[in-house]
Amino acid sequence: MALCTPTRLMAGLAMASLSGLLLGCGSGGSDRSAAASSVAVNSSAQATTSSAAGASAQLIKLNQLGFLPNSAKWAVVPDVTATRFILVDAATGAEAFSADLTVAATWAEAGEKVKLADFSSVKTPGSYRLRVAGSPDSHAFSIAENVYGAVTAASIKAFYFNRNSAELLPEHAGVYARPLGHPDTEVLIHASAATIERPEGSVISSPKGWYDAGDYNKYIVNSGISTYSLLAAYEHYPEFFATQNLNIPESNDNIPDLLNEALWNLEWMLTMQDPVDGGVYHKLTNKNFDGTVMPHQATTERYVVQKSTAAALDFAAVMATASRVFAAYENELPGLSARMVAAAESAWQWAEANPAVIYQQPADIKTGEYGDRQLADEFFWAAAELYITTRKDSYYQASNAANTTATVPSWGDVRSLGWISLAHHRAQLTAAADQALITGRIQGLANQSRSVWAGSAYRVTMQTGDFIWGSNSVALGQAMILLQAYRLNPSERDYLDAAQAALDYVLGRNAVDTSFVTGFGHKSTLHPHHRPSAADKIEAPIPGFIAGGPQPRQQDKDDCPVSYPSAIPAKSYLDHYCSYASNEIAINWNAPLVYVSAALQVLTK
Ligand code: G3I
Ligand code: 9MR
Repeated sequence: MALCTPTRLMAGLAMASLSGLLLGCGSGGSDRSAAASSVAVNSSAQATTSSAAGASAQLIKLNQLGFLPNSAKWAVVPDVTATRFILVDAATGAEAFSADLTVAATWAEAGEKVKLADFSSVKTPGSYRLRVAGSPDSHAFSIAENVYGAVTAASIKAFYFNRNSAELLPEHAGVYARPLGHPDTEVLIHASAATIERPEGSVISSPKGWYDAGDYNKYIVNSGISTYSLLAAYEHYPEFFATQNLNIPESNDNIPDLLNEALWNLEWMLTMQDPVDGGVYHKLTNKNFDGTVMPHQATTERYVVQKSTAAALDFAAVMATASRVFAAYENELPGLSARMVAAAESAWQWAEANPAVIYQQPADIKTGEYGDRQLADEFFWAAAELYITTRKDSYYQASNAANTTATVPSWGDVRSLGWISLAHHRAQLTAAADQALITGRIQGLANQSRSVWAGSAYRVTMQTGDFIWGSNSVALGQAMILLQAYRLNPSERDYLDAAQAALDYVLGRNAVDTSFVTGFGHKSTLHPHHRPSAADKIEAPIPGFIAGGPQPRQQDKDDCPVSYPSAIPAKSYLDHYCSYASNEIAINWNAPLVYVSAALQVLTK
């Protein structure tokens, strides 16, 4: 409950977002049975009780924040004998709606037989609970306009909280204020990156950027998809972000805060390009992961390591995208847009001349790899963005579009980011582009997720193979594709409803009855693998970060003092700091949360 106390919220967040964050805290808490209370997370011991997996199966599970008036609204109900459900007013207990539950079906991913409650037709704003005989009432949830506004804002502000080279001041960061960490103005060239002009041990300046995740390193490949997803959110829904005030240091300038935040990382990315040849270093890193310390306490030497083709292409794609977006801010940022597209083209040329430089982790470097041996998707994405920005047909031809399929986006498979951009800009493309191919690729992939959703006993898009490291970003990536299909075909409402289901999934309609976004929901992630959240001596984690989510491989189990509660794919989640394989946070998982939560706000009518 600590997370939902007003003092905690007021201390931790800007007043601007306080009222919205309170929306994220269910007002319930005393109405659940013994089954519910046994799920309680022990906040001091940092361990989820081992009975949690069994107990959550007995609960009604739904999006803990609630729904927009016109959202599809579904809840998962245990396999009780009752055949009806009731929606009650949370304050008065008065019945607001009732309907039949679906016939029970098994969600193999969780090993659970469940029924579903569909109350999509209830559109009256209010605070409600779901009641089914034989199960504890659900926590209170809202039906409200702007119900996701606060989580969108916090999920962007999380990037600010993960800023490298920044002192976080109390007026912006509240109790999470901290000294500057990692100036990165004196970074060493690692042997793997040495050139004549920049020999091993020479020094470059490469400040700013975001920490990748729970660690303090910066990786170009993962920065690529993350920064792109934020820029795409802005390109697709500029009005939504135009006036949003995140209370970050740049909030009073003339640039939307989402773009101010993206710029913090873009400025770093620009420093990662070798000005001599256009190649891009794969990462800026320590030799080893830091201990659990605050950023300013992590002072080991930092290196830029090996150029790679993947880094050059992801950099090219993002800079081409950013060049389009920042073209509108020539007065505020003179020359930036032109500099970005030039940087993109020179990285592309390096990649064409060096098409298969795979990142090989040097023996003395132990941090994240983001290694990728399949580069066709990076070539496609970079070519697509360069084509859209420059309108040069040669880039479209280089993209090899006809032979490029669509897949759910991830850091290692970025092809669909190109399809997303091509679809968004389809009216402005030259005759070289194959319009039918573009819409067909998006629809084909969206149709797969839509049919999984339609047939799912949990009414979600996730299936067994999706429970990999960062599984929550798989759900959100599926939602991003569904949202593109909906934008192409607004008469096909199922695309929007299936995307809503993915947001519902990460905010609580999942097999561990957890909102995976810190600070949001009555039972949310409390102990993410995030060094500042663990080292800051503040009980509540920094808000707005989404945890990686369940996945059964449990690569961290030897580093954990407690066991996972379950090995079943959808239940293999451990809310403990030790669990970097299920409970880390990462920029590439937060970025699609920003996109999806904002898009649903804009598109749900
Ligand atoms: O590609 C295979 C897939 O074919 C197979 O079905 C699946 C089964 O689990 O495994 C897939 O590979 C996994 C891959 O993630 C999926 O994206 C690997 O086993 C798994 O080890 C790999 O994990 C990556 C992890 O680093 C370890 O390298 C995550 O994707 C990646 O997000 C994570 O990134 C780390 C950085 O290295 C360091 N910073 C924190 C960040 C987040 O944890
Ligand atoms: O903290 C690291 C996290 O950011 C990475 O995603 C993860 C996998 O590469 O590794 C974490 O570091 C762990 C290391 O791999 C093994 N020893 C324990 C470290 C966590 O404290």
